[in-house]
Amino acid sequence: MRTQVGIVGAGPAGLLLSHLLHGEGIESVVLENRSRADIEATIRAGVLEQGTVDLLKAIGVGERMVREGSVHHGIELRFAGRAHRIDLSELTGGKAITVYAQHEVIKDLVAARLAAGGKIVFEAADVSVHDFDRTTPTIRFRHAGASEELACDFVAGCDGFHGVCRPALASSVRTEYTRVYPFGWFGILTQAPPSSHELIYTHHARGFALVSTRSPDIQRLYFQCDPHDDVANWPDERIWAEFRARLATHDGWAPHEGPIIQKNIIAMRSFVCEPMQHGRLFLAGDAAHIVPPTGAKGLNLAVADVRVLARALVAFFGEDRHDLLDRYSETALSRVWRAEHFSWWMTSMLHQFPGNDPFQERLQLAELGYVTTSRPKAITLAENYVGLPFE
Ligand code: FAS
Ligand code: PHB
Repeated sequence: MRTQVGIVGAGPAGLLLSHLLHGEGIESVVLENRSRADIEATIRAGVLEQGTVDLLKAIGVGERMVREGSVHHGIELRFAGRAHRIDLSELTGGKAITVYAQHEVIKDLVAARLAAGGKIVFEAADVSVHDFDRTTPTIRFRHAGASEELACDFVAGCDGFHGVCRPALASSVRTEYTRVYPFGWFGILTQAPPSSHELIYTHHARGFALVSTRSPDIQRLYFQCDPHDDVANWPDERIWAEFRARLATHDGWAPHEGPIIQKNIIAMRSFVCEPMQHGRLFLAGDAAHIVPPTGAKGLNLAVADVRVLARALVAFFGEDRHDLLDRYSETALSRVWRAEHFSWWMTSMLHQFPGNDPFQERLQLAELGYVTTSRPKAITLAENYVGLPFE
């Protein structure tokens, strides 16, 4: 098998890259080790930056997102029992976020790839990447019991944090920066009407809580938890009691409750691998970096990476230009570190850290007070949250 760009991983990064390249007449093959049904059912992110929304629309995969997603022009910061709205659109000259589930984006991208005759190999096992320090890298894998080899000009490692592509870079050529947080997020999906028409980020002595949404009937909520806890310890009533306690306001606000149809605990870490390329292997998305979800940046960073990578590959195949490829890592990392800082800042401001003394608590409340009363500070939050302009 031969193609121009071999892509490992059919997450948002891999699928979007394949579709962007297709739009410029460049061939690619996506190798995914899970089934189509599996990747289209994986519950993950839900917030799309303005730039992500504009890009998905521009390449013709935004129709359902526009129809079923919900545009939010603000978010709420809740602390000391009071609600404070951050008017994202007013503070950013009209930009907004769209809440549309990641697995719906995956469904739209898979459908668009297959409709365009794109090649996605699902259930490709034992994927390994080779010879990417030469001009003829190959990807070996097993499919339907047979050993296969994909020859290509470039390999895009879009296989997430636990994939095979980053570890294929010798440790001598990469530096990894890590921060693991001493808490996780307990996430639920519940059949209930929306508790709020905008997202609510809550600071509370019992820990952080977030009210998000998926549709008029399905809501997504999170609370800070022990990362080693077990969902079995949390019957529905205990979960709702925790949300009621953390989200309570002086005017008696309470969430709309309903049957909980999904529960999971998400680990929280910040991680960056430098460089994001070596030879003909280019890493994008979670394969190269992880952010804690407090800033809602994970999916959007994956999109930003492949946008830069696609432009560089188009310049190479179209004009034999190497400069954009050579600068891929540097270009992508400048946005990555900005998002890392924003996500760390939001996480530090809103979560209870073990050993949080009353002084630390007061500092967090002072920061929240400043963000919700200083226009320049609110603009800082708003412009990072809706997404900084692409390079
Ligand atoms: P992905 O991990 O999405 O995709 C990688 C793909 O590669 C997967 O389909 C995987 O099956 C495949 N793959 C892996 N190893 C392979 C191999 N060896 N061979 C072939 N294929 C392989 N962000 C938020 O903003 N909000 C959230 O609530 C949120 N929740 C999250 C929950 C979890 C559990 C995780 C892990 C992340 C969450 N994120 C969240 C961040 C998330 O949105 C990621 O940033 C986003 O999925 C990154 O997209 P990709 O880089 O494409 O990686
Ligand atoms: C989500 O809806 O899943 C979500 C929203 C905002 C975040 C993280 C996750 O910061």
